[in-house]
Amino acid sequence: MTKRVAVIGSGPSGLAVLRAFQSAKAKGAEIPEIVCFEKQGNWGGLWNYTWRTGLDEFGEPVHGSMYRYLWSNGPKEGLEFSDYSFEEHFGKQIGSYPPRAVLFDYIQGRVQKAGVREWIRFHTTIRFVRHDAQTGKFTVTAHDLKKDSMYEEVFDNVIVASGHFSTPNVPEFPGFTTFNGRIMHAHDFRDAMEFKGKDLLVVGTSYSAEDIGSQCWKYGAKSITVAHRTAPMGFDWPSNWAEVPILTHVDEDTAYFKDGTSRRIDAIILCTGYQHHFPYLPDDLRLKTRNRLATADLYKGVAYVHNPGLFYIGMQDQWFTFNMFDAQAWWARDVIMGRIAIPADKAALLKDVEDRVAGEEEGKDAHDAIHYQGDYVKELIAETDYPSFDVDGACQAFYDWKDHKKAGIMTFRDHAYRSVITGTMAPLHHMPWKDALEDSMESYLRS
Ligand code: FAD
Ligand code: NA7
Repeated sequence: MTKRVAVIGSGPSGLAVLRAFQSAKAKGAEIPEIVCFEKQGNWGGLWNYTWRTGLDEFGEPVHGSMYRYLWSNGPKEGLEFSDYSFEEHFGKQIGSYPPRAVLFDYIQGRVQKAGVREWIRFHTTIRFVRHDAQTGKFTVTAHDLKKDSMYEEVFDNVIVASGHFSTPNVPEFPGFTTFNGRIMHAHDFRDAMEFKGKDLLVVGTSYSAEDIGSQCWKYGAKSITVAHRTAPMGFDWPSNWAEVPILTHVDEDTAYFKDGTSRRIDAIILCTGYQHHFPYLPDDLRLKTRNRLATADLYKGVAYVHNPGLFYIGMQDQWFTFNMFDAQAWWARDVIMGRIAIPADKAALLKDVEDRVAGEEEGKDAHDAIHYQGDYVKELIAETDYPSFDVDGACQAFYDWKDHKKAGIMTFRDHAYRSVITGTMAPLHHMPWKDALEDSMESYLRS
């Protein structure tokens, strides 16, 4: 009987898995039956934009954390699929920081070409997964949301690709219950125009804080104040932007900070990160990790050490994204297809995790972290037939990107990089990012 594999989620990670198996099939291999379960009505994960926040039309938590006018926050040359270039998709080379709709189109292009859409059951949420030690199989409970009907199916392997930037981490600060303005988490942010003319407080100093603050600045917020718990971001910000120590409390309309200063504010956006959250997994299968490069409990960053029939894709903090998910997907595929053996000794699996954690901790800065994740991608690629690419070249694009941010936080997207897949230089976009208020694909692709 053919093996059966369940894939949970059809974002970039789940789609990488589908493409990995389809690519083996195209080369003549016999592949397992693949069933991908997707709670949304379309593929693309976070890149599938939704206006909804809170609960969706079925009462499910809305997955989307992306917002209107979002442009790639890193150069596309760092994430390009090595088996499907931007030039193949768009018929020409395009700018280095595409808006969301352009990247969504690119993600779709590869899987449309592969013809794997029929492997996906849309509008289907996974409610539970359990493992039977006797049979070695997994029983998956799925909920068909449209029919409002639950059913169980049995699989030999489960691949978790449900993402980890959707369940917000939401701290509370004294006075929140009586603050008169809007308080929201980045997960619910959709449109910067809402904050035009407003004095905005952002809490947090990572990608969401930087980008949501910048969006609000671009679309006309009166002032942006960013409160940091550990350290300020330290960029050369515009004149109506301030960095302050962490918030101590608020009253009806004013925020108070640890250095004794205060500011009147209209709204608060908590850019305080996300939780790895798998409500459908029981204790013996559930990954518990911080958002870091060397996740807890994953052999090779992919196979769950306590049950290596279960795989997790894309659970790391991310410099590399799409191409790293590919490297992981091809690797998991080859384990499932018996091409790669996982050590039978659990101590060896745990040692692998320990070594990865130690390797990450040796790094001192962002440069080391990029290099570390680049080496990880190389390591996995070397073990499969995923088309090899110039990973060092992708790292270089990230180093240049970091330098460009330091030189100008509102101008870094006005740079272009060379593709590590086709060797072609990206064109400069036809207008500076700060002036480009329109984010449609049509507008971006205009040369
Ligand atoms: P996701 O994209 O989160 O997809 C997971 C999928 O699983 C979803 O479709 C979801 O509906 C489904 N799912 C979840 N639970 C269930 C369930 N129980 N049953 C069935 N299906 C389920 N990366 C970049 O490379 N460049 C960027 O510019 C960039 N910007 C970002 C901006 C924001 C605001 C955020 C939050 C992330 C950004 N990222 C960016 C990182 C992003 O994590 C990755 O690009 C990518 O989307 C991760 O893919 P994924 O498939 O692992 O997870
Ligand atoms: P991150 O990168 O996980 O960052 C979370 C930020 O939130 C970070 O600056 C934290 O500060 C801060 N944080 C977390 N808890 C608190 C509390 N309690 N108080 C103050 N500050 C806090 O999440 P992002 O949303 O920025 O990015 C996630 C992804 O989305 C990323 O991959 C992007 O591509 C888009 P710390 O430094 O720990 O003090």
